Amino acid sequence: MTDSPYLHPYPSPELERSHPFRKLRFQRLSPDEMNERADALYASLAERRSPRMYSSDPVPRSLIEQAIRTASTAPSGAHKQPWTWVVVSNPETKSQIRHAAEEEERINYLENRMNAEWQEAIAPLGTDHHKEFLEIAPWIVVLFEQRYELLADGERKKNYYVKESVGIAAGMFIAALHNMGLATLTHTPSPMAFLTKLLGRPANERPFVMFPVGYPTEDCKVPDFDRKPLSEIMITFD
Ligand code: IYR
Repeated sequence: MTDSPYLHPYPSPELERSHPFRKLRFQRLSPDEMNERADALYASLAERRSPRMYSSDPVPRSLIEQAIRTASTAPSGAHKQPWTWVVVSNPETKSQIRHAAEEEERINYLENRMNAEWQEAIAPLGTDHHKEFLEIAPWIVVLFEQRYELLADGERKKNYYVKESVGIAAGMFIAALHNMGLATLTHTPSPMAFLTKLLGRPANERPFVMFPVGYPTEDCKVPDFDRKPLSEIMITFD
């Protein structure tokens, strides 16, 4: 209390009288441990890729649940946690998703709904409208954003920074899966409205991204991409 640089500490005594607060648990690590952890996470995430060939080998449901639990620790606007995770292993439902996604992608690729510039941008990926992995991977997780909150009485309550919040949660989901030894792909067959209907989601929800989850096939290949070096992505003001 003696040498705080804060003239306006948070929470104010008035705030704490009206809303509950608790002491933050936070552990400072030694410099060595900080460096070790920083290097280990980078080394691990630098190995992450987005495979497009999945094996049908089963993955326990508990791992998917744990990845979603982890993702849902993401920060969100006004702590609204504006996301719904629909977890699909049912073969019939996966097949319906595959065929609906392939129909949208057929129009994108073969009827040029993706313009020439877009097609040129993704040419190094070599993707096409075939999405067999949606049936073969043991799980498809579809992440829906809750554009607003729908209360039981039908009243709507606003959510805030929905795309930012859901995007952060999606990133944490990807990292959680990678950390547990699973692979995923951020797949956005567009438009994705078919998922709302097919998965019976309410009007306040919109599909954000879908993730096939599983193991890559043994002979899976990915584009031989490098990542931008720090010097290209970071600007410093000291
Ligand atoms: N949604 C299509 C096309 C596609 C678009 C982008 I941007 C990619 O990075 C990859 C693919 C598809 O999934 O095939």
